[in-house]
Amino acid sequence: MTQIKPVQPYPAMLLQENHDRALVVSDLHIGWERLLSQRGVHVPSQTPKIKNMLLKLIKEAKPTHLILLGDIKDAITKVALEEWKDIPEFFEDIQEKVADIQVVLGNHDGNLEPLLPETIKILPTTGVSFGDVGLFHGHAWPAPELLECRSLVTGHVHPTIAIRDPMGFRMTKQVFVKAPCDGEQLTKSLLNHLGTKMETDISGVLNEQHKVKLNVSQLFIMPSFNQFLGGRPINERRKRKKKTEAFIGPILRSGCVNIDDAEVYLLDGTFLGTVDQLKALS
Ligand SMILES: [Mn+2]
Repeated sequence: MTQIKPVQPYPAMLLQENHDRALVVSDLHIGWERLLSQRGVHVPSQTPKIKNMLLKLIKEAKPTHLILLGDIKDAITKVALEEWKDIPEFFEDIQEKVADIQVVLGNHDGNLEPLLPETIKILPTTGVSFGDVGLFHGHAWPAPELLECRSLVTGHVHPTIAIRDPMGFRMTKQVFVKAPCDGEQLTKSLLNHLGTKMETDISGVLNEQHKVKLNVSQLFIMPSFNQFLGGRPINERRKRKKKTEAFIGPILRSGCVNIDDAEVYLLDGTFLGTVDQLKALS
């Protein structure tokens, strides 16, 4: 079984399978400062800070693989002027430190390819597996092959929790989320999306059509590696009729992930409780 460990106190995860070690980080959003300058607030490029944090992490965790789980850049479809400079510089230093670097595309990664050194592998939005862990960004469906993994890991949501104190001050903290995932429900939704409708023998159909043995039972949601970004408080009480409507990404919307029962951890490893228990704090 692949070992899954958060790298405290970073928004990062280390997967270990025999002698292979994969460091996973998500949602770098390089170039996000551009949004501030468009609104008249000019700050220096924050890319060196993000890069130095990753270099420090690589030095500590000594990974053989680095998996960047989507949203490397911030501008969604085009390449902003700053990104032509910042992104190649970022990767030049990183690629010297890790033998194998893989980028899983997210929804902000339009036209990322020309900015990356040739040594970096670009993987589709349908994701990649490492041992028995399936990784994809989370804005799109994973490949059916990933359902053979016991655990899934996504980003995209930038999960935080909100805590309101008795004075009425509200703070948010970045968190890791570990949620139970109903593999049959997920398979049904994914195969439905791919054009197969079914009600019974769901894992049998998956096996027959894709030669995949269903194993998925849990989903981890990674905090964003860029700590300047805001995030969605997952313990916010929602007023909507259907609670799945509030979530982003097809997996969370499909209802296969039980967010209320999900466990919430701070970056330093502190276990806070389940999402349901934390709703009283928001
Ligand atoms: Mn995203």
